[in-house]
Amino acid sequence: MAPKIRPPVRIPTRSIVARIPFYQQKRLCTTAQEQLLERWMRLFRTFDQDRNGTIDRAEFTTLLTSLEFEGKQSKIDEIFAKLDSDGSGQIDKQEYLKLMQTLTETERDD
Ligand SMILES: [Ca+2]
Repeated sequence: MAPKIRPPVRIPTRSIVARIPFYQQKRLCTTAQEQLLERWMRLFRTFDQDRNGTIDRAEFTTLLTSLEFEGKQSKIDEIFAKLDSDGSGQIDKQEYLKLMQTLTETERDD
């Protein structure tokens, strides 16, 4: 039997992709987007030192300190609270990816 030929992958236009939450786009991703996502997730795993799948306040503080962030703990807590949109005390993968997407879009708009 002849091997099945996969239909060509249709690359959706940016406007269609923009309406889908980033973390659900993997199926539609181009290779470049997949590589970017992979890089972001590698970074996430670096931050997630105890490997429990979330970044807690201590891990976040360590991260910012390693980036030589010159802020008081109260400022770090303020940033953390903004990122932790569901108030769980942890930054999960979805919250993290939303942040990375926002940063990328902000960069693009400049
Ligand atoms: Ca963790």
